[in-house]
Amino acid sequence: MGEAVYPVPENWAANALVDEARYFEMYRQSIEDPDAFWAEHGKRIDWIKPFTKVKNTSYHEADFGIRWFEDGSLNLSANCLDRHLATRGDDIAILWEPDSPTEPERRITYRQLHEQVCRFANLLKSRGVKKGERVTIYLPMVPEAAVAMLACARIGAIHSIVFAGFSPDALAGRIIDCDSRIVLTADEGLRGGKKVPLKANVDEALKQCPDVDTVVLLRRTGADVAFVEGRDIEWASAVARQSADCAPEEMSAEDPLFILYTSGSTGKPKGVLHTTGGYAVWASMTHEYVFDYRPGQIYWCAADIGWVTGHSYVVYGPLMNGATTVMFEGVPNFPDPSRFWQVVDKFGVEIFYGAPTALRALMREGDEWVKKTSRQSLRLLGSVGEPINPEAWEWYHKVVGDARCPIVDTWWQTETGGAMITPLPGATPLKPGSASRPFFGVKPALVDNDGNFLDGATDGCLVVTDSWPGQMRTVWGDHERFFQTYFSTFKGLYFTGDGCRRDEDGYYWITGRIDDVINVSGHRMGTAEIESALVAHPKVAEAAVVGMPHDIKGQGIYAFVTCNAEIEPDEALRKELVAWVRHEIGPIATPDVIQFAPGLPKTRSGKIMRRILRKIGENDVSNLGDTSTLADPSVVDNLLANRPQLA
Ligand code: 6R9
Repeated sequence: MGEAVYPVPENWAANALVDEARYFEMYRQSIEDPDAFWAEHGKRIDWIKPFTKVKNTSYHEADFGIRWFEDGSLNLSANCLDRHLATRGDDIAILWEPDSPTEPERRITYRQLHEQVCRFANLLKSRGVKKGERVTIYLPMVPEAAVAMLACARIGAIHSIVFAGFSPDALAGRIIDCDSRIVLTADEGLRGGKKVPLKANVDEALKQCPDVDTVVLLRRTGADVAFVEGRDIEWASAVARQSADCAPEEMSAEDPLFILYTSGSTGKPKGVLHTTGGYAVWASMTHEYVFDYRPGQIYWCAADIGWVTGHSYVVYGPLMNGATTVMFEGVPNFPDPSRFWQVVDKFGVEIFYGAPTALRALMREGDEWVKKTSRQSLRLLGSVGEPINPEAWEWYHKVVGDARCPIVDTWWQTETGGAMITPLPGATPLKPGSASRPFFGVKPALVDNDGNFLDGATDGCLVVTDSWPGQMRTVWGDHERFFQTYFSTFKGLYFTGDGCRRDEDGYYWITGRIDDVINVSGHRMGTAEIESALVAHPKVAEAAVVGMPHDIKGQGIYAFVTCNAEIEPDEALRKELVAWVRHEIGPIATPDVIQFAPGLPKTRSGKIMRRILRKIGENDVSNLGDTSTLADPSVVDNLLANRPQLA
């Protein structure tokens, strides 16, 4: 593969926050003396009580723990709002673009946002919400979602955002797991002209959650929805009654900020917990350096707040940096595939940060949709969520960015809080498809399956050898699972779950998950979750799910299903199971392929041989590897003979 390299454009090298020499210098300092480096950069945010201790972390079982800036105190909403009031109170904080271009946008200044957050914080308090309590947010991409997050941060409540595409069951599971008694939602969401019945989903979910005593209802579409007296309250009128004065709660650096559920290789989704001080430093610093952000620039991250990217790069990072952050309610191809670029032109967006899956979908629609827009305002492009294939990268660069804008391909995870391996636009020559080099303070390494470090240009399992401020601190309610999941595979190292190649220039190329997690359109799905949804169907005896290559989504979902003995599987059952999974988890978990099989390939000890199923899913069946441990080899012949025809 002849690798293209795009040098740093001269104007970037000359004007960016850091050029290449400065990057290497700062990176060296951050690794050689993390205490000094982070003592300095920790000052970028406002502390109520300044920290004197910086790093106190260990990945080893005996003294395991992750603490940063632990004796400092701060409030994150004050860092996002109050600190800007004197200097840029009348600047636009949130520039909101609705689903439909015919509806007007909303422009909310820092001063207005501050007021809304204070009022909403007082509303939460009036319902008895205390510091440390969990608040579930199930809202569409509207400014009130950011208001809710910041209001929680203001009073020290822990928010748990559940993506508004998740089903009532998935929502209920998350409410119960974090023991939340208040839910914030809207009547309906709007995406691509379609309505999402959020309030009805909440009502359905709450049948399983007797402890929820308050639902705050935002009116988005005005749909007629059920209203439970005593439990439900109207967002607008309740907020109007509150005072616009709310002092920020003093939080210790290690007090929890939010929980965000994410899929792992086993069991149910885990509540990733981030704390306040380290996360604040990490989200704001990565946002500033990765996007070379300067106050006044119009910045747009097209992620949903239901995912970590929305937390760190729609809300917290940009607002801490006093940015104007665009918040988009809609989808890339509604009403037509020019939508993204029309919004770029409408607002004069300078920095655009999106997902490869959206780019691939738009690329397929043809260049005209892009070319009929100006995009002259764009200076920098970003990518996140999954590996970006070089073809999509080149298209993004040439067609969207007119070969003028660097692309920052940022590798990171819900667990890492912010970007970890990423180019810096003024410092990093770009290679399409590579996330390039580590951010300050990040020590990536590659190990083999036995945990031996691998040097030089090689393939391996991606680990991080030391802590960084934005790292998650625990799995909510299950600290042991935190340790087991991330620090026990390779002793003393943080295991990312990703495979990776490092080239001769020290660039990292993420190759994708090597655990039982699949990445569908940039969304993480545990195969175990989809399997347990399938086996919950009364006609299903057993199921195994693997990823399959998918042109647009990156990976698709391939499910092998064995039915109960008396069942004759047919097309109707296939449709029923697809609908079932959508209902159990949500549309993002829709199986692309369901293959009915009389049996699954198992070892004599009864373990499903996923390796074989993965190969079938990848349509790479010429060499299935060692099949000698199969209990019944004819099972595999049957699977191969009955593979569905794929388009
Ligand atoms: C931020 C986010 C994390 C997983 C991660 C990896 C994949 C994310 C990537 C990327 C290659 C990139 N991933 N960014 N792979 N290049 N630039 O997406 O968090 O939803 O937790 O997913 O996504 O596999 O392990 P999350």
